[in-house]
Amino acid sequence: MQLNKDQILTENKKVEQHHTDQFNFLSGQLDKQDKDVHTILRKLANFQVAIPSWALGAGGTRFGRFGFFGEPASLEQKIEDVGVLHALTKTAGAISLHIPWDIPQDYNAIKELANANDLVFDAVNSNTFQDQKNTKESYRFGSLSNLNASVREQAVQHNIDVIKIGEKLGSKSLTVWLADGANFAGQRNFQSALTHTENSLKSIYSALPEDWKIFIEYKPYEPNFYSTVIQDWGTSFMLANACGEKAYTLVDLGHHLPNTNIEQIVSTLMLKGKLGGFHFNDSKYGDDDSTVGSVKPYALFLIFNELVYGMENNPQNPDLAWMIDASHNIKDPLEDLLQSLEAIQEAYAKALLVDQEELQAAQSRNDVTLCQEILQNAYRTDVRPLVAQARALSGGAIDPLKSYRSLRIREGLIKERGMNSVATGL
Ligand code: LRH
Ligand code: MN
Ligand code: MN
Repeated sequence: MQLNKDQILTENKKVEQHHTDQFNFLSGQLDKQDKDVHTILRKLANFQVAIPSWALGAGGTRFGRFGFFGEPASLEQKIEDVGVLHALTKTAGAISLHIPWDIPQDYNAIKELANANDLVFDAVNSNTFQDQKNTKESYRFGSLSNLNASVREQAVQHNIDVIKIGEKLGSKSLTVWLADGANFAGQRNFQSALTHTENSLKSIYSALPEDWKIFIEYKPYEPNFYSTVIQDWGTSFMLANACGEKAYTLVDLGHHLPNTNIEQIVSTLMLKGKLGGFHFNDSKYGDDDSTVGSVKPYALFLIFNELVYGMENNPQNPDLAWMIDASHNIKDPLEDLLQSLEAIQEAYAKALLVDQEELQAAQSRNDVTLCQEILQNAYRTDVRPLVAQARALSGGAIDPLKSYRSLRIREGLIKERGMNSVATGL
């Protein structure tokens, strides 16, 4: 299924007047505050978030999985789904593949399809957290950290194979997330696990093409519930430094213990030029895969405030690879992704409204109350008309979710793919 421009224009006509009134009111208010609305609109339009190939079907837990109708059963169908998201939002212009869940068969055909949907291939993700068919060694006791050299070699080789697949697609980065760790106290020597991991990562790093980056993702727990080798940003940062300048830390919002100050982590990494990738989601307890911004929207805004500060003040940090990383238990995955994309754009727009100079002046006077007011004023602004305007100017839908429903996209997908199609991956 591919949406055409006219379908979206027809949808936009239905809400155009209301939207224009709202936008004119907001931009008038922002003008009075000396905000440069055009620059904000341009920044919003340029902000592209990758959709992972595993997010398009219903997720599940170890207690079960409730499939969703019309799920994409092939990589081609997943690309088409991301194409629908991008046509509606104009902010999901990339897809991130997990290998071996989504190995392309015909590379040219896959690239053409992505191109026809106006998509590029973002970071490729390796998978050494599951045993695959026909492999010699098992990852039961770890992959890059395994005590057995032959298991480590297999895991390193898999990452190199993933880089080769990515090269054929035009990707420029590899994301490594390791499940390695221990389920029981005393199971593993922490130092040998870390040393093996560092050496394995260095071997992968030496196979990285000149213009590529490697992102090292951290996570404190799950699937190992006693310890994880790359448990936090400090461990990831240390490993990235040990590998070299093309290695970076990747922050996934769900991979922190409750109450961790993620905005401070973001700020520190950007100051050191080592924040490479970012996975969006939200959670109440841990890696819950909730819709972005649905549980802790103010925390998301504070994180974006540091991201914006870093993007403007830290040229030592490269452009970030943005991705939504969530799987969806009971909602229509496409609807959930539309809500997530909207929440990301809203948090970004609000962060762009923070008057950094005024904030700095208030900080230098230690006017704590005013500092807080400046942030909260930006946060309390209803930026939805701004986000909708950026989308509409790029040819997207003023109200993507409404259009998705009114165009009966899920119904169309069910007709095309059937009620019982099953997505590959998680
Ligand atoms: C691990 C993770 C990582 C994986 C993805 C499936 O929890 O966030 O990014 O690749 O989920
Ligand atoms: Mn992740
Ligand atoms: Mn995760």
